[in-house]
Amino acid sequence: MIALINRLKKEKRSILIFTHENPDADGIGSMLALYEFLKKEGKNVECRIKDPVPHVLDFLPDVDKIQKLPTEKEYDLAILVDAAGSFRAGCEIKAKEIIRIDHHIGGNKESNYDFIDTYAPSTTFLVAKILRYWDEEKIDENIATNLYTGLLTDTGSFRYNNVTEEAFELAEFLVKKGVDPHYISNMVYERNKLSTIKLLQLTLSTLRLYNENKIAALIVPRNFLKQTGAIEEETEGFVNYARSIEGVEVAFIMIQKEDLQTWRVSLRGKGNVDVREIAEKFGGGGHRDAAGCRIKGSQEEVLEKLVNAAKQQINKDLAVSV
Ligand SMILES: [Mn+2]
Repeated sequence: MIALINRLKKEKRSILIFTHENPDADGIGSMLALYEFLKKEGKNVECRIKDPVPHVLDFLPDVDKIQKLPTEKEYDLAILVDAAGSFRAGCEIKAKEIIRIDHHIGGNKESNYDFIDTYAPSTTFLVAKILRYWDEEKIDENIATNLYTGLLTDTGSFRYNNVTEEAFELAEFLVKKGVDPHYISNMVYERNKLSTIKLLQLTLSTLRLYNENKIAALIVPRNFLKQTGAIEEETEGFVNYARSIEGVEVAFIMIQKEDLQTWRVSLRGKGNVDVREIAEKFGGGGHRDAAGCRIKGSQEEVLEKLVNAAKQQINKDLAVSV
């Protein structure tokens, strides 16, 4: 980390900060916090992403400074935050050197200056570490708000198993810097679109349970989007309702793509069953508790494949733990 800070201190040429496509609060918060800090340091820095900022993140300080990818510009240095490799940007990045700051398992080595900690609760946690070491005094309310929002969302509001004493220590530090936790949670969690809730209503009506209620499935056929006026991104988080049912060990949601043949599947577990192994059977991947894949076929075919794979995984993982 010290080598990375020295590298950044020395850089007087152009810097790009970028994150993955379909960006989330941790990606955007990391990007903006680093951008604001490097600006204060007098750096020639830009931040860019491919997709629009999600509506619930439009309150983040300096969100209007984000520019679009792709760009024809070539940078001397690019910093990738919260993504397993620069391929996750969804387009080509032209830079002499790329440095990755991230907490995802696996992923690409981009440079010798990469700062990766897979135990970090969020990438904003790692960015905060860098900025606090560099110059704690320069962390203002805006930077703190961007850092806090990534920490809040990536820990599921301080509920997931990545929440450590250090996560709370950082939260305390950021609140002392002026963060308003109630305001941020209102902005992030209390501004759902009506179309999202209507889509949720339809989606929950598809709930099916298997294997003595250890497996829960939700389905989003394409016509649900038409009926509610929602877009696919609004299904984000729906699978957690299926997971939240007592006794459920594997939850998944299958979302029909535009071609009507392909289903995008998100799988969730509670720590006892490795859902990544299920996703890998279909060419996907992810983490032990959250993974995804794409499967082609009719709704019932895909459902059956997933339920069978989930049953096998439950037999394997729960049998071992007894
Ligand atoms: Mn993250």
